[in-house]
Amino acid sequence: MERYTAEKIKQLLKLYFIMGRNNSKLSPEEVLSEALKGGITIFQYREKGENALNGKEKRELGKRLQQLCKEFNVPFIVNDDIDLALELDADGVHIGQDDESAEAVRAKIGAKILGVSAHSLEEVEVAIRAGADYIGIGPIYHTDTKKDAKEVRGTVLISDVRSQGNAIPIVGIGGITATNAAPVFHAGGDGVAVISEISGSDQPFANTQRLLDAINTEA
Ligand code: 3NM
Repeated sequence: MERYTAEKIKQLLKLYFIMGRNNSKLSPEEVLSEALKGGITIFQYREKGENALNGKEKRELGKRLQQLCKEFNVPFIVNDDIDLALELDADGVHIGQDDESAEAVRAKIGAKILGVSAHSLEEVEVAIRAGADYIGIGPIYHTDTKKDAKEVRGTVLISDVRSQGNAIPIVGIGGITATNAAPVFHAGGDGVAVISEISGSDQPFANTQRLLDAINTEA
């Protein structure tokens, strides 16, 4: 297997849905099915925070969600847990700045997709040198979903990366909805990542389609 091209990664980032069990109002399987039908382009399994699953339960839910993604040919990414990603043969992993170094993770996962969260130009550059396929930048807007989120920065860092002539695939995250997604694309982002806009809704299908409509107007 070869590394995905940057062009392919940019397409996949368009509507990036992230969820763990504690994010969803309905069952996670139901929410993900609706989101897949609605047109998400990539999915990240993120078990974090209060009542997050561990061990066997985490693995079993991960397997079920991965199976759903396979049915729609949508890549399945695991947040932080490299061992789980390898065990499930996930399509990739996403890591933050506090996790294992991006070089070490790249060495373990081979050609799988590697996403890294970054909050400064320096972190972006280090992540790219370490072999990141894409960068997650946030929080764009206020979010209640990630308790230890950094200060809201809007789209400044995305614009800064692009003004340097850097074409790395970028996804914006944090408080994104169908009505405020556009500035991420205007700044040069390739996609938006959402948790609550889809998972916290009792209409995940309709919300996914609304997001996709807003994105397609921009992208
Ligand atoms: N990372 P919602 S913000 C997982 O800033 C995550 O890096 C962020 O959830 C960052 O779409 C965030 O519900 C939470 O705001 C995104």
